[in-house]
Formats: sequence, C-alpha cells, structure tokens
Amino acid sequence: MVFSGDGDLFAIGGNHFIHAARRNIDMTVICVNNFNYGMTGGQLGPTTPLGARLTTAPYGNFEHPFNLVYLAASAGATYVARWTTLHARRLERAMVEAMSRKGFTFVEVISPCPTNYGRRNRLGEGLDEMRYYAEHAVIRHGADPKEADIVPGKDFLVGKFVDVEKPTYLEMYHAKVAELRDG
Ligand SMILES: Cc1ncc(C[n+]2csc(CCOP(=O)(O)OP(=O)(O)O)c2C)c(N)n1
Repeated sequence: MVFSGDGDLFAIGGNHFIHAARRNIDMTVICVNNFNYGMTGGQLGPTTPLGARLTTAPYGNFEHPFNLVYLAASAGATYVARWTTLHARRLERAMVEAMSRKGFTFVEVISPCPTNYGRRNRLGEGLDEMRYYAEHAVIRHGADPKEADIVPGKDFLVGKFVDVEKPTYLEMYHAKVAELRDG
C-alpha cells in the first residue's frame, strides 16, 4: 500500500510506478495530487497544469503535465479511479474497492494546496478549491482515460475508469515455478 504525492510518485518515483503497474504487482497506490511539490516549497511537478505559477515557474509553467489516469491505465493498472477531496464517501469506497482487488490498483485524489499552488494561482482558500471541484468535477464511470486531462477553468472527469482482472506478477511467477518443477 503506497500513499504519496504527485511529485514523489510521478517524477522522483516515476520509473518505479510504471514498472510496478506493468508487472501487475499486487499493491494499491493512492496519489494525493495537489499539482506541485508542496512540502519542499511549491516547485512545479509532473502534474502542474500549463500556465500555472510556482516557485520554479514564476512566469507560468510551460511543461506538458501527465494525465495520471491515462498514465496508470496505459502502464497496466487493473483498477484506476479518480476523486477529489470533496467526494469523501466515494473516495473512501474507491480506496476499499482498490484494496479488495488483486493486482496493481490506483486511486488519484485531487487535493487543494492553498499555501503553495492555490495562493500563487489566486485560487483562494482550501474551501474555495473545494467549491471549484463541486462546480467542475464531472462524474463519469468507464470514461476513456485519454479524456481525463485536467485544464484549469475547465470541467474534468472523476469516477472509475478501469476495473479489469489479469494475473499478478506473483501468480505468474508461481505458475512458472510449478511448470518447471512438474516438467
Ligand atoms: C529521492 C528524493 N528526492 C528528493 C526528495 C525531497 N523531497 C521531499 S518531499 C518532495 C516533494 C514531494 O512532492 P509531492 O510528492 O507532490 O508531495 P506534496 O509535498 O505536494 O504533498 C521532495 C522533492 C526526497 N525525499 N527523495
């Protein structure tokens, strides 16, 4: 079970993430996405939207951000959901569901960061960011992960995008061991 940020998971640990997903390692990854490296003082990260201002993007970010839902799905995750901190009950259910599945499961949690991201981009307080989610999050289960881009000021998709079954790394490993042993 991994509980981490967008910077840690998709910049610093990006390589680990895609290969754990590709191998279908039996684990759940929960990403708190606040669109920046918050703890270290508000640097831009791999999910920072184009144009957003941060300490290392004072004139506005010009790096294309990852769509985490699409990234996780294409790397091989067997369960992919996204909710915001406003959708507390749905988020809780998604976490339980993700943990109940075997294989690599991923839940993205869109989260406010009033001290760094919110302040520099004039989004107001944490509650204002929650209001923004209420106005712009569109619930659509089974949507194409490609359509899950997040663009400031525009509606964005939340819900369950992927829920499939396939053998995990360990299941394939044990099957191979048995095959070799039994000839
Ligand atoms: C390998 C490595 N490099 C750099 C750091 C320093 N570091 C600690 S937290 C952090 C930023 C984390 O950002 P994010 O994962 O988005 O989480 P947030 O603080 O925004 O919740 C960095 C760069 C680290 N801990 N480990």
